[in-house]
Amino acid sequence: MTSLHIDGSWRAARQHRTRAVHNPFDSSVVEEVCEADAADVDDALDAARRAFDEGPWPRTEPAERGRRVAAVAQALEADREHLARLETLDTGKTLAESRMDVDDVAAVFRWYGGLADAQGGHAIAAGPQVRSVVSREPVGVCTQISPWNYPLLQACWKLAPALAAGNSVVVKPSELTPLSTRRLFALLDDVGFPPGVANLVLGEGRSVGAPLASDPRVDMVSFTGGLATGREIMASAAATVKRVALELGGKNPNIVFADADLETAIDYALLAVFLHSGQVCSAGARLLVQREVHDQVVDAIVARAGRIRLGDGTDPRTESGPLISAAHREKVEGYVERARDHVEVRCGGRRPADPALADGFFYEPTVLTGCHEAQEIVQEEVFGPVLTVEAFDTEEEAARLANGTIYGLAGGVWTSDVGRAERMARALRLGTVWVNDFHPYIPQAEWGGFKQSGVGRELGRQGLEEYTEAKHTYTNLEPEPAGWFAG
Ligand code: TXE
Repeated sequence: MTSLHIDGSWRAARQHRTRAVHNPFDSSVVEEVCEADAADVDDALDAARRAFDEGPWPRTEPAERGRRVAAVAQALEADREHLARLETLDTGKTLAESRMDVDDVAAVFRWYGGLADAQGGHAIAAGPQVRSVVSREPVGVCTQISPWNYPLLQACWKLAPALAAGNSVVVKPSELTPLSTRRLFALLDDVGFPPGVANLVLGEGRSVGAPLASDPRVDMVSFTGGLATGREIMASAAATVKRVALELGGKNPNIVFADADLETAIDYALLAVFLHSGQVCSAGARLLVQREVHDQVVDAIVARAGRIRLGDGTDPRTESGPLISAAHREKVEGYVERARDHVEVRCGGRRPADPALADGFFYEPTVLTGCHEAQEIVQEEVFGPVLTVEAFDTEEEAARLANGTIYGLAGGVWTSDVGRAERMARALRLGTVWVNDFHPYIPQAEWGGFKQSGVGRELGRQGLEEYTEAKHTYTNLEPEPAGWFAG
């Protein structure tokens, strides 16, 4: 079994350990893959370090790097159906969602392929006898740890800019969902990158992920995942002062004003929270509704949430799949159970009764009303199909409630008043504000969080800059003795 990609070739784990990958729809084993250990990580970091210090990639013309990165976009598109099926088997999300993920990452590779040689740096008018230029150089060895909710997408958002900027990388997908990332590496092989530039290790967080955040050979660690793990990674990166890029999720507000097009707002409120069963960092899990339309909006959402068709992601009739694992479902259930006595459970709040779903990790779309800002279920990221609803009266109150968590990733505002939309967008401490929409992200626009939702940005121009160091070269064109120490 050869699922690790190190120094340009596929190989098995040194200890020949393996791990079963499960389909969350029915708990069946999809495949056994390699499970790396510290020695494999060591090999991967050595290869990446060598490739950066001695190999051609950081010294390759940016335009040529860009061509290679853009070629990955074509390879992804050609492999769309295969990749989408793998993603659905691994995560349980619908095929339609998986196809959208492939389309998204192809666009991301194309965007960074195009940007690779657009990083000219800048010259500074520092005086007639001086040439002062700030240029951008790759950071070095970058490790990239990705989560299980968007395995392919998260790996690509990190990999495409890192490669475009000339770094070498070691990628570790979640141990729960390695299949699409492994396939991505087969495509990178076809396109052709020098040995050691892109390395893949598979395995769990403690033994394989942790050294990627602490090893002195690493210059930068990029992580998307849970807040607790993000804090650990930041702490271990501190010992050797690595650059860190973190995306740690959110508890995202979706704010509906009475003057909104309510039919559309209701439709999107369902999409905002129930897409991929709520396992989305930008899930609109906190619905804030202006009091005069609260009941109307909630009744419509509850009626439709109860009709969402749960099932196998490969079945085109399925609207929503399972949660990723038994452990994660228990976590989601725990949140709802602890809240149950303090809120009204308007629908869901349990596992579905359908015996066809009994072997999977399903949980019914759940709507909780009468929620209060101080409650755990309103403050913490549940990461499941659970919507909390709070009522508000004024713009100021809506903004205060929306900003009232430790997170600041994204959120939506529904209104027909342009001035109000603008005031709200300014008041919200969020990395992304959607007005009369929810969830769209585009490769050209920065993505990331305020507050404890993270550090740094992915996508956009900054997504590339994160993978570069600024170097100032100051050339004195007419040097003369300084005469500072006269004696
Ligand atoms: O994620 P972890 P978990 C949130 C969501 C979820 C919670 C926990 O609220 O309920 O996180 O999920 C690797 N050093 N998000 O526990 O642990 C791990 O192997 C280095 C939000 O599954 O953060 C995997 O590759 N790496 C989120 C990755 O970290 C470690 C997406 C993510 O796993 C490690 C997913 C360690 N010590 C969950 N421990 C988002 N921002 O979208 C684990 N890992």
